Amino acid sequence: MTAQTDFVRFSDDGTRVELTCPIVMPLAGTFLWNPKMLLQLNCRGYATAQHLQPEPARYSHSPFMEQRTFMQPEQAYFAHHPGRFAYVKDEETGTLLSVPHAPVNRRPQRFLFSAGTYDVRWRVHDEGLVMDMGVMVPRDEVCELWTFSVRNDSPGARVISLYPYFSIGYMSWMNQSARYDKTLGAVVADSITPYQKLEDYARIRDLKDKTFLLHDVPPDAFETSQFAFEGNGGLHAPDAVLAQTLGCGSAAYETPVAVLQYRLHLAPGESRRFRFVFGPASDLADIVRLRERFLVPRAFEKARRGVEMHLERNAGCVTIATPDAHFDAFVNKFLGRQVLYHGDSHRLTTDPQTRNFLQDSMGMVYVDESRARDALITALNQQLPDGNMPEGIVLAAGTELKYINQVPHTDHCVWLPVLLDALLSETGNDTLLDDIVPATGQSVLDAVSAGMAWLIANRDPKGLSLIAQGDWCDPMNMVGPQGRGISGWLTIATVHSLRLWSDVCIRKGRKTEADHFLAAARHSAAAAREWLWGGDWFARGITDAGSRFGVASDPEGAMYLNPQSWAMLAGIANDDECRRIMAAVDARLDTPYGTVLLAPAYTAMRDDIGRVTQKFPGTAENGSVYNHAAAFYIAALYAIGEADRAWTQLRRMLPGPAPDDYLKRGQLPVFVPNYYRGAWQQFPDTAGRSSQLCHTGAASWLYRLVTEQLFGLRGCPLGLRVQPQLPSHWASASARRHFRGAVFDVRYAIADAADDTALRCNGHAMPDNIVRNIEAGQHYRLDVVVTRAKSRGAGTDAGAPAARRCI
Ligand code: CEZ
Repeated sequence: MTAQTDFVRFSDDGTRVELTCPIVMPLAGTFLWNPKMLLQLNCRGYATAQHLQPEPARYSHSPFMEQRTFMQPEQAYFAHHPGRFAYVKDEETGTLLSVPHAPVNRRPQRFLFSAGTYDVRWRVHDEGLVMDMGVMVPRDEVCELWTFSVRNDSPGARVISLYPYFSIGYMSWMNQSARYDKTLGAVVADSITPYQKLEDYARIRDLKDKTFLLHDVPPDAFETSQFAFEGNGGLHAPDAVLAQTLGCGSAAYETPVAVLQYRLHLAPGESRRFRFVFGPASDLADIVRLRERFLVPRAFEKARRGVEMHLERNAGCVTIATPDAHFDAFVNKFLGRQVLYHGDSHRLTTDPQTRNFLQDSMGMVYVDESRARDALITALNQQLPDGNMPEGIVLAAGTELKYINQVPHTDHCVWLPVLLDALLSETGNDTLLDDIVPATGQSVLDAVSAGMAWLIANRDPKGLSLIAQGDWCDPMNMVGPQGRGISGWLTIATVHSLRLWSDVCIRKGRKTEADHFLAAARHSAAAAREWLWGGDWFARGITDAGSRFGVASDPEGAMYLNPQSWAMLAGIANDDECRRIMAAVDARLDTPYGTVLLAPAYTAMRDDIGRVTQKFPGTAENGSVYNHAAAFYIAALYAIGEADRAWTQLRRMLPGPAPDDYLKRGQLPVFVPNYYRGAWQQFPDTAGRSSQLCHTGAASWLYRLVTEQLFGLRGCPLGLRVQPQLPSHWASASARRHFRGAVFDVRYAIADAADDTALRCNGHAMPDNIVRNIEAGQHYRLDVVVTRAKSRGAGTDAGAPAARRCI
């Protein structure tokens, strides 16, 4: 079944999301990647490409000197934003348009932006022509493989010029130029990465400082100088395009561009196709090599197959069919892909923040558990002698820690048991705990226990956790620089982490350690209740000067979401407190686009809290619907058996299917964005707007929650535990789960009065809802009758699932 709305739709096989208008959601986009690069593409043809060498670098720039930073949300697009376009000029009438939309920005007769799993395509019908553009990124090379084609759809013959345009932009203040190289069949732009220190020469010497555009069909003319190309007309009506032929100029210390001209005589129905390879290179031999590899017959098809195979092999462990076709299409084809992107590229950084690295690896548990395991060892290999984890995990030799990783945050150890909980329940193989961490010679078990000991030591005498200059919220930098400030969230998260770890220690026969960790967890839990509970929710922390914040008397930032979610997860909040918390979340943090991270958003600096209060109200950590945190809340709701509430919040993470919702968010359902704008009361006009940033811990958490909670297909030491929490308005659903080498086809029926979840495996009743003795290679058929979820609501009194243990 295809889910349709006016202008956004999934393709029939669910592998593409299509947008049929370039105007209504101008910022909507998608991304392609391989382990060395990321290409973000917007529906109008704007592009942001980055590659690792090993630090992130660009080969297609704006026409001015750019500031280098980590990837930012809500990037603005502007006429000269780097892009991949084609101008099309009718040589008889002079009519000028551009595809896919920018820079001419004419409203076309028909428009299609099609964001696929392995490629991106556009099709534009205008002026009796049909123009297609498509791009892929191969698995193992830093380059873009482009196809442009044009077909004459009009009754008569046409003479047109097609001008593929690839931004190169301002490359370097030291040295930049460009020329057309006929022998290579390419535009080649040269530059030298700017540097000043003698010792940096060795570092920049071998960088890929060239940008090239290779073609398969020699053009009739070309231009490589941005200035000569635009002249007085600017990008909307470049002088060079208005002239009969491009000037065939070079760029000598001028901003380069790569534009080609093809003069085409097209009979009715006739079409022409052109292929291009665009990217960075270190020398001409590199460019020759790429021509020989990609501009030969069937090379693009081969590259496409490579990407498809990578996606197929890493398709994730679950596919679902529910009454919500959009949700299915997103989960089945795009959510696992986003998890894989994080796992493949580590957010395109050489020193991912440790918490990101560990949580992104948690997602990989469900895609390729061996890579999650390797990541765990990589991280533990860098553990500090005192048991703490470093700020960032260094992935490439010689990496300098980035700015954020020079700031002390105290939460990194918390994520070790969170990752291991996922990994051990998926594999059922505790021997991983005996693996040796090469750098220290310790077992994984001992290494993580050392991390737990660090968390225990990082508390004040009351049992509250110190924050230093940040925790999960990395811009919360002024709560504890003097060494006294408390993170309420970390205190609570420490309880969760210690509880998870004490369970593992018990399984491994380490009773003394288990008791020790549990006792410490109880101490922190009691401290949280005594010092942070305010009657309806937990405070976010206590500043160096001793003021509690995130409390009802605060005019701004009165309530934060994370301490509440984790108190529910950690079993610190009892049933009555859970009800109070949910009522407060409903009243203060809920919006149609999800649950905000805090409210009211700060409008002025609080210099005892920090940089988070300086962010624009409703963006990022200052009160947006920060999807990573929203996912924690969903996890908490599932932990206490609030299936319907959890579903409502989970569904809100995705845009659509209502057209108004798409318009408000501006986001296509191809990835979960880092945030949607919050500050719903303060700034209703912008509330809901997507950050368009595909980097987020939400992807991993969501994948896990859909698999283990919503569909209830979670591993345990004995086998597969089936404990779904489907929303009560569904009548049925089904899922296919790959688990420990076997395949499970699961059918869910929802009934009003089943005593408990009733499970049959291949027709046999499984009284405790666990499928045991799973054999790899086998196919199992599960039938599950689910009791319709009873929502506890903020004031009612339904029971939490049996598994919940309060501390
Ligand atoms: O980065 C993320 C971090 O990568 O913010 C999260 C944190 O848990 C992640 O580890 C919440 O703070 O101001 C800043 O420095 C921001 O905090 C950004 O670095 C933030 C952005 O969302 C970028 O992804």
